[in-house]
Order: sequence, then structure tokens, then C-alpha cells
Amino acid sequence: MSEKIYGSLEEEISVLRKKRHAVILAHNYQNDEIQQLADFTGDSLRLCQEAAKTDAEVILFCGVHFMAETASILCPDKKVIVPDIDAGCSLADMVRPEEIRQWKQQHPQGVVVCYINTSAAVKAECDYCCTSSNAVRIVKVIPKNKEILFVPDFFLGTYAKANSGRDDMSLWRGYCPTHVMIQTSEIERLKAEHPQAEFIMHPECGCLTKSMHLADKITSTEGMVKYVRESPKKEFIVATEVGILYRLRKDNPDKTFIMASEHSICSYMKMHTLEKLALALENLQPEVKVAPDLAKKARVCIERMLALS
Ligand code: CIZ
Repeated sequence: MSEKIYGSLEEEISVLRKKRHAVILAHNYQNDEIQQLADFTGDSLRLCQEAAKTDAEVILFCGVHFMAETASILCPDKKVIVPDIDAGCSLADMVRPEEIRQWKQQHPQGVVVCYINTSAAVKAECDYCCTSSNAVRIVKVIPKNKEILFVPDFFLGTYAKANSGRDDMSLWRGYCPTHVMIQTSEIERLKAEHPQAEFIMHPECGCLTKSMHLADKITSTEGMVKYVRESPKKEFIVATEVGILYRLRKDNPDKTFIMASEHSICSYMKMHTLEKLALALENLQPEVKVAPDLAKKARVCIERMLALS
């Protein structure tokens, strides 16, 4: 029915966005049609920072649940809604707050660093937050006499450990199912076929230790966007979720991108559709709201990271 009134879903979303004073944020892994109409595209941290700067009253966050929670923590005065409340994150679900409390009891001197891919309840138990572009920097500032407990991504933790010179780091055994299936053998094959190409890699990749030496750059999605923009090279092999192609191609029409795996698709990220965006804006729900007490505790580790960035 709405399509009859508006002509298209894009038009409906555009009208509702104005009516609701909403800003639409799309993570770099979203479907192309969502990235196309978003006000901002980026990684989760950049999106929350952009949202905090706008005078929008409503944030429509097209990403996964922990990202919308981060927006609620950093933008407490705005209403945060999502197109599909079931868009979760397998990696974030691999650690629970009670497990962190138990781990801290076993390592009372430990400093807990959490990847941004964690729930607000987990962040509230942690000392520092990090993203995949600043994990090494964050780990390096922790005093040498303190043991580091890193959650939840084992591969990002391995990367931070290898590049910070910190041997006293204990790693949680979590992983991202979308990144864990990317294979070194495929990267080697693609590099042999495209000898001029640069290879850029996300540190969540399961083949990180075996492929690290092949990479020209290991970074977050936002780091990849920046690296490709600044590189004089014309061809890139990319190891992360396929949604990143939209941004890379849009920003660099003269460059070619080859995915290390065409099957690296996050089904949670792809749960959002234009129909669900329109419905969320119409009904101003489903809402993601982190309770003020929890948000206050969770904000501490995020603010420590921002102060170091
Ligand atoms: O922080 C993000 O957005 C994540 C989880 C990945 C990335 O590299 O953009």
C-alpha cells in the first residue's frame, strides 16, 4: 500500500526520515541499497561519532545489535531504532558478563580489553574497549606489570599480541564465523593470479597467523577504505565481509577489487531490508535502549579508548 502512496520504498524512507528527524547509519557490511540511501556509512565507531554530532532526534542504525547499543551509549539523548531487532552478532554472543567476572576473579591483577564487538553488559565489566584499527595501540598503553585479558576475538587478540610485544596477554577463544572461513590457500592462489594486487586483510580472519606475512595492510573496514583511497595501486585482494565492496567501488571507480572469499557474508547484517527500514521509521521501533546505569558503566571503557585515539 505504501508503495502506491510513495511510488517507491526509497521515496517513503526519504519522507519518513525527514518527518522523524532521523539520521540513517549503515555499516560497511550492509546491502548496497541500504548503504546507498544512508546519511553515513562506516564502521561502528565512526557511525556513532557521526550520529552524536548531528541534531537528529532518531538514529536508524543499520548494523548489528552491539552497534546500536554503542550508539545508545554514546548518544543517550537520541532514540536508537533498528530495522530488525534479531540482527545480532555471533562473535559478541561468545562472551557473557558473568564469564568476564569469573575470568577477573582468576586474574585479579588483569586488565580487560574488549573488542567493540561485545554487548553493553560485557563492556560494563571491561577496562578498555578497542576496534580492529586501534587494538595494538590500546594494548601497548597498558602498564607492563599488568596482565592483559583480551575478549572476545581470538584472532584480533593474536594480532594485537604479535604486534605489541606483549607476551602476557590471555585471549578469549571467540571468533567471527564470517571471517573464520577465509582460507590462506585461496589468498595464495589469488596473489599468484594477480601479482600486482595489494592484499588487505581484516584481523578477524581465521587464517590471520598463516596469512599475516602476505598482507600489505591489516585493519578495520574503515581502515581499508582509507588505505585503498590513498594507495597508488589499482588492484586489491580483500579479506573481509563482501558488503565492503560497495564503499570501495563507489570511492574508487578506477580500481578493481577481488574478494578473498565470495562466501564471506554475514547473514545478520543482511537481515535489514528497505521494507524494514520504512516500517521502523513509521513505527519508531524496534528500539535499542541501554539502561542509564549500565550505559554509564559501559561508557568508561569506550571513553578510555577514545581518549587514546
Ligand atoms: O567496528 C566495526 O564496525 C567492526 C566490527 C568491524 C569493522 O572493521 O568495521
